[in-house]
Amino acid sequence: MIVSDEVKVESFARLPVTLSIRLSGGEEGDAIGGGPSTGVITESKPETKKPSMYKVLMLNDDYTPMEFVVHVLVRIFAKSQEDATKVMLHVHQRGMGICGVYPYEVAESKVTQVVDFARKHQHPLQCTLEKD
Ligand code: TYC
Repeated sequence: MIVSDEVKVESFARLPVTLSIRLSGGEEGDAIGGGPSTGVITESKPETKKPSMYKVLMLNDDYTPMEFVVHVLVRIFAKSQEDATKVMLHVHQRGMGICGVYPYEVAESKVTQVVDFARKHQHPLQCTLEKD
């Protein structure tokens, strides 16, 4: 029995490909299709849909210790100690810096993780996101 003549496979975690697979035929007497279903893929229509990307920005303040900021960049943004130190110093000197660029849900989650972790340690460190 055919439930549907079209199977839509949406990639997990908003990866940029949506693939529609059309199966051939339909069973006799079915409302859909003409002949018997073979379950054979006869046509595929790749659609590409790139997710919008968001920058996670870290803001400078006068109170959060530099070592804590470096630790956050290593822990939450998977940076090396060296890269984390460079980003921290950039933020310290320029007021703001990019921690990473991610799809919306990931960026939002990073911001929440930073703010929650900073609060837990009683630091005023702030982070925000901006459409890329
Ligand atoms: N300006 C802070 C200090 O002098 C260090 C710091 C760097 C704070 C980056 C926040 O996002 C920040 N201790």
